[in-house]
Amino acid sequence: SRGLRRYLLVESLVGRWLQKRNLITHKGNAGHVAILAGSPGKTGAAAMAAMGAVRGGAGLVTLMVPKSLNPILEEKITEPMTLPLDETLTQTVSLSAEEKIISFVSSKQCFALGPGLSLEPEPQYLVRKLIPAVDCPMVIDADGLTAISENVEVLRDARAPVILTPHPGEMARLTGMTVPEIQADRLGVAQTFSREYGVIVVLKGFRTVVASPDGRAAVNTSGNPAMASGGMGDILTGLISAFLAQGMDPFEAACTGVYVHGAAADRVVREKLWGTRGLAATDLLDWIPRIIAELE
Ligand code: NPW
Ligand code: AMP
Ligand code: MG
Repeated sequence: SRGLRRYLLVESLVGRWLQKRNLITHKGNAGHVAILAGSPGKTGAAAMAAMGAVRGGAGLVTLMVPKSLNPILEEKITEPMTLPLDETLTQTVSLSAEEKIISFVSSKQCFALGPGLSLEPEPQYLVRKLIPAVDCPMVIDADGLTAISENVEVLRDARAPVILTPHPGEMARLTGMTVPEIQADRLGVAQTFSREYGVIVVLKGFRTVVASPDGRAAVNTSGNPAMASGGMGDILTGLISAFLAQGMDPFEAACTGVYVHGAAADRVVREKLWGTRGLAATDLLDWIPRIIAELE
């Protein structure tokens, strides 16, 4: 019944969404994730998003980065491919890269944009130009969300499903509300924005909520305060992108990514006997396939 589908993200539910792969699966039909990310000082965000996609099972991952950062990413990561792009004097992606990006993502199953992309004017403007121009499902995070905040109406012109992954600070920017106002009604704020702009909203933080414009909404149960460290969100972007690229329904892909991400963090902390501090975002990576194995 439309508008009344509420989900609590627990192992049994996510396990129904995450099915074992067909035996004849190959990298060419397991989804190709294209990621636009990175700027000087924030190459880590790009690398983490790319590895999140690899660990989430994407068949192929290509990271599009400003060209002078390409040698750094080529060393940092191995499995993902890279695509060097025209850049500005500040080594951020240039507007002149627009056509190259549009044509590259057109044959891909997911386009993720924003992690570490920077708040420089050209990449910010480029995000707003790309949203109505690309025809593949999108996951928009971090500096990509800040770009949208400048003109939220651009979301109405998207031609494919869009998943936004704001933390409360980014949600405040998107809505013009304050963080306390958002935190006081997390589900309501996510649902209102989702319906208004026709996008899936993943409002992150303790008990992440996911809202779909079709009325479905979910609250996550996994995760812990050791996740309050830089880079966690960048890995989530890659993970959701991988599930989306593998053909999952966008709402279920968002929910599955959110649950697996938190469950991986819970598992590392439990297995290593760690507490609420010291977890690094990349510590999650090795545990993601294990959590997926238990679900599928
Ligand atoms: P305040 O201070 O409370 O007013 P930003 P970012 C608020 C990249 N990274 N609950 C809070 O505002 C990302 O991908 C790169 C409530 C805070 O000051 C981005 O591209 C890394 N409020 C870029 O850095 C690792 C919350 O928002 C402000 C909140 C900037 O991303 C790190 C911060 O938000 C990082 O991922 C919460 N839960 N969370 C790398 N290694 O390359 C945040 N706020 O200004 O959007 O900054 O999230 O750090
Ligand atoms: P970001 O701020 O973009 O790096 O994203 C942080 C990620 O860590 C999101 O997926 C949050 O839901 C998660 N996270 C941070 N703090 C907590 C917490 N206290 N409980 C559960 N998840 C958290
Ligand atoms: Mg983030």
